[in-house]
Amino acid sequence: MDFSVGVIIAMGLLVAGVMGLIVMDPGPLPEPVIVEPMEEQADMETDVEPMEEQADMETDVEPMESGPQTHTVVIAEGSSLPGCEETDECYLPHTVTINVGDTVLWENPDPVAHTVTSIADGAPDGMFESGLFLTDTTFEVNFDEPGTYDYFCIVHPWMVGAIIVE
Ligand SMILES: [Cu+2]
Repeated sequence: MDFSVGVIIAMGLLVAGVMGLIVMDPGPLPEPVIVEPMEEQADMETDVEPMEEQADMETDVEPMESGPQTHTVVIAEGSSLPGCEETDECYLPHTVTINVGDTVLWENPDPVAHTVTSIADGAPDGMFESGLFLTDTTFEVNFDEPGTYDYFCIVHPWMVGAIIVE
């Protein structure tokens, strides 16, 4: 008889406990928790992208730190006739900015011979002078002093260009 009384008491406690849980747990509270992980994912995505851009920028910078360079200027085909000067496109590019110690190489793919003749106030100043150089030949000058060097073609004086040495 004692045993069954104990069982009844135990079951009564169980029922009371379960009912107590149900009464004390009326909760519509857990719902907002679902939203937060989605915001964290958005943060993780924005964290990743800038790191990839920084990596690209570093690889872009490296070639600029190398030693003396050669810069190519191409004489425009057809520049033996006036017109290219209207858009500064007789020597391509018209102006080249380089560092001290760099070299400029002129190429002449035009069927006409041209010159690269340094000028000051519109007249040859003797800093550099290619003489006539023919189709598919080149001329180069190494620049050791900072400054702005204007030049033209002595045969076609509307052809002008400039080298800026920094
Ligand atoms: Cu010329």
